[in-house]
Amino acid sequence: EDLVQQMRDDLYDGLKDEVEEGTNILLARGWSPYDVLTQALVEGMRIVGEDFRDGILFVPEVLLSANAMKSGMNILRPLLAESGAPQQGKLVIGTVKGDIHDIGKNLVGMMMEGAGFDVIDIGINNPVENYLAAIEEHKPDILGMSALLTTTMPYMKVVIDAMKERGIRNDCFVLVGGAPLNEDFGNAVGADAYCRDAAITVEMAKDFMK
Ligand code: B1M
Repeated sequence: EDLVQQMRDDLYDGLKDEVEEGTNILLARGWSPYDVLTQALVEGMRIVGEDFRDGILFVPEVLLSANAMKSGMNILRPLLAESGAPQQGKLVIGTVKGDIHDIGKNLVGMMMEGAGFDVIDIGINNPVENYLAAIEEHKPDILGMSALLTTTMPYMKVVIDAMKERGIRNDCFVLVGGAPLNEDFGNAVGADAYCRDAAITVEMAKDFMK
């Protein structure tokens, strides 16, 4: 559809108002929030990522794209959350120390809320102490960690090792995700599962709750 292509272009150009408008129009045309999210916003950001990697886009531009994406996500968030799904369990989720990427984490949080999970988002750049404190305070069924950089993803092991040291590793399931990760990495750091995207995270989380 033309409008979807337009939205990807607007996201690329960091045009927040246009992305919001496009999101609303697609919804008004009967698109599901999930389809708007994946086909327009996530796909748009994938293209941004390619050109960022290739040195065509730079940090300031990508920041604008990220902000445009977030404003679109803000429209979709309540719609995704109001699914009326039965209560599933509790998730604490945060991006690891040194890493400020939060779009993927936010998206996972939104979808998990929609699936009936109680989501406590501890934000970005979390040192191990933050994770431990959140586990102690909220007693989640699942801990989710996000990392988008090859330099920050090893920190997940620091957190899991600290949980082991405290004897709380088995108090919750640990799910990890982020673009540079893979299943081998998830196994290597001692996570219960690696989650490729938000939809898979929801499936995995539901399975663990059975
Ligand atoms: Co950054 N950045 N960035 N960046 N950035 C990447 C990650 C990069 C791959 C771009 C590239 O070169 N192609 C590259 C990393 C290279 C590497 O490590 N090998 C990179 C770099 C280098 C950097 C900087 C170092 C650039 C610089 O300063 N020179 C810098 C680092 C800052 C820091 O964190 N310390 C930086 C900064 C930024 C911005 C601030 C400009 C911005 C972030 C804005 C924000 O998040 N608020 C940004 C962005 C937007 C990106 C790209 C373009 C897009 C990331 C994104 O939002 N994707 C990214 C390119 C790419 O990923 N290919 C890139 C959309 C999102 C929906 O996908 O986050 O993968 P994703 O999440 C998915 C899954 O991965 C999974 O589910 C999500 C939804 O399906 N998932 C989880 C993620 N977390 C999960 C947790 C779970 C489960 C599943 O827990 C259970």
